Amino acid sequence: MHKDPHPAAALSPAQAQIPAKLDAFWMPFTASRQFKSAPRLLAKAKGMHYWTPEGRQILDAVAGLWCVNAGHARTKIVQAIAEQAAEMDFAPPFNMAHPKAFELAEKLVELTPAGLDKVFFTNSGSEAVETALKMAIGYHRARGEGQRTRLIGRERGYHGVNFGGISVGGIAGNRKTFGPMLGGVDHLRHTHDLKKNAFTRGVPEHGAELADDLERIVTLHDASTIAAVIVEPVAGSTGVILPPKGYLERLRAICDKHGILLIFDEVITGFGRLGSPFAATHFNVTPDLMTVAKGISNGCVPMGAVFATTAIHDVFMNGPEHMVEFPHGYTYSAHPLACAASLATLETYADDDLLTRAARMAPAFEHAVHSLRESPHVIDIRNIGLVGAIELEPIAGSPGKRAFEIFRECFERGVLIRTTGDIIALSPPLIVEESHIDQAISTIADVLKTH
Ligand code: PXG
Repeated sequence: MHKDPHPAAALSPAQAQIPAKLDAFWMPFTASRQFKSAPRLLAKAKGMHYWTPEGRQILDAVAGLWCVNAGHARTKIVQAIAEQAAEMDFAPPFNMAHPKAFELAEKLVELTPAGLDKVFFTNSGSEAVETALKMAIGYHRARGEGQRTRLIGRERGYHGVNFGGISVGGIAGNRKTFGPMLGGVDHLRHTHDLKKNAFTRGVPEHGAELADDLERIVTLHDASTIAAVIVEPVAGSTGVILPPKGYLERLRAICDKHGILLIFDEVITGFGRLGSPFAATHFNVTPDLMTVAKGISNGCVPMGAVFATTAIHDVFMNGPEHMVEFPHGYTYSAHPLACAASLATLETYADDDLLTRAARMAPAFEHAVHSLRESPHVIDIRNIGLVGAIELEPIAGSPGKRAFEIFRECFERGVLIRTTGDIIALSPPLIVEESHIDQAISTIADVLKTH
């Protein structure tokens, strides 16, 4: 069922074209000068693979960028987007709507944990994060606790690139360039502990008590000033940091004790990555707000969303009925193409049982990833569901260089991986077969030997 139907896909003349000029495009999160001196271009995608303009097949071991969970160019999704574009390209989203937005919202909240029954649409994970932070602050204000404005993130957290997201985020490289962050933000300690937890399979044993760091912050600022805590249940971008056993439960309990909202940023963990529809369902810890993107539309049309409890939503529903209750939204919120793509994505997930497939593939994936333990430079290996990380000893004085070289070499050898710092991250499409896992791991093993 998941075999790639086009192993030697022919490229159209347009796909085979290499751009004559690379100057004008200012590339996102890219080592641009290096890239432009030796571009890595992708021209076609199907199933588990990309093809370069030269026709070279590349195994996609990262689902594009953690998003193409059902694999590339799935027929149902492609058709749904094409049909929607022909039927109605755009509908204004403010004081107007189109039927698929409601249909999609109903289908989505069937998947979420009980209580997260309202959904607000955005176009990206970054926008979902900004939206959730505003909901948290607005909620407290509407309840008469307008002094609860403080937001708590976590070191090494990634919540997108907008100002709220980088403020609660914990990546110095994304913050230092851009001047003052949002005021009134504090950070929990991260949970990465190589000394105690290196080479753990699945969630680590040690570190649940790190959740108590929230008590320290409460003591410092007083709970009455804190609106929300935002964390990734499994941190993705900073190199796959898993929650220690019991950590998320403890964070939930401390938030409840102090009336602080808990936001899970599930942009990466949402839609089956861990083997359950969401990390919240996997860990059985329900947040008050939950942000998603990526897998919501299989990466085919940009889309993000925030799930909120009915209690949070209903607090906003007051004032004169002709007035906007929540003054927030995007021109492309619930865009018809995104809604069509997402509906078809959910059907595809259901058709192929993909939202739980990562749980079935996890033992083989775990075994394969941990087989790299004896490879040169490897100082830790982590895994959960269909997420894996291989942490490497940095080259002294050149952090990130070793992993970047390995990324480039893997691409030359036909495997797309993702690196962050000196950590290799793997997150294959959920249709992955063992043969693909073997190919990715043996390529990484071979490349590690040469670096
Ligand atoms: N939250 C989380 C947890 C994310 O992983 C975002 C928010 C922002 O989403 P948008 O759609 O605005 O990019 C993300 C995005 C990586 C990598 O290398 C991951 C992301 C983005 C860029 C790189 O792991 N995730």
